[in-house]
Amino acid sequence: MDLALPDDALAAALEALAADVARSAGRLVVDERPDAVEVAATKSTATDVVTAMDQASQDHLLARLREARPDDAVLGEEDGGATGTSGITWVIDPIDGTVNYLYGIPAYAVSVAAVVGDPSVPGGWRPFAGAVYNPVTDELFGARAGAGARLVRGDDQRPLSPTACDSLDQALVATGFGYAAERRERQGRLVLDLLPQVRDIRRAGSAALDLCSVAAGRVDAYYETGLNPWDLAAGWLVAVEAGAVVGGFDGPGEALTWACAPGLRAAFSNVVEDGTRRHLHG
Ligand code: LIP
Repeated sequence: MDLALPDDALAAALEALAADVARSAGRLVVDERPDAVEVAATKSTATDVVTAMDQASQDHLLARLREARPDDAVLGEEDGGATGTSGITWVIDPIDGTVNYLYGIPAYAVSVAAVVGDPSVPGGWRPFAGAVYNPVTDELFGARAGAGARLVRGDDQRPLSPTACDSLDQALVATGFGYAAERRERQGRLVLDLLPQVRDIRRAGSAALDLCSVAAGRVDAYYETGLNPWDLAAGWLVAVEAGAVVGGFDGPGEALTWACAPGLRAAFSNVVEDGTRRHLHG
């Protein structure tokens, strides 16, 4: 599907907007975080939790984006979104890594991406400007199509690039697990297959930060099944623009999302796609 991208001047303006609103929402979820975070509701399972701050962050993002871009659509993880006429959709995760937020583990992020196409259609959309902000470490990962990816922390800004790893047995691999026990059992079987073939596994708890870790060379590869567009939209762009390779069965999506250093592409995509077919689609 040919998805025409806006020109770089607009993409640059939307990257700056994504960074700005991700920061302000990130400040909100840190500054307003209760000492004892409570579960406001559960979603797909009893462990798929949402807190009042997930919704507050989404409400904040929605208000800022509607004010700046009233003709754009907004798709978010929590309640409340917007339709649009511009052909651009903002795909937002107000707190990616909600369980980490609940437990006070400093590995959660606000993820904001501007995309073209329909994010509900596998292979039918792509991000072109976006930001992932970890408000605890004050790290902002930003990118736009064709202009590379960067990490901004305070006054420091540096370009991102993945590792030079080119052998699977040396690869440090990040992954994640779903909220349903049945899916976790299948995901566990895939990890069992992978463990003897790679250096080690890391489980950070945020797909957005995992994809940015591939972009930053903090891991060599990442894969996960069961992700929603808001978990992966901005991280996908940051990883690709850093020079990593990102894929899945029909592009990155619910069925499978993987990302890795370019030298690992063939070996890593084969082992996770075969393993996913065997354990999760069998
Ligand atoms: C989380 C993802 C993570 C996955 C979790 C959950 P949430 O998103 O970022 O990679 O392993 O199961 O889906 O629910 O914190 O927005």
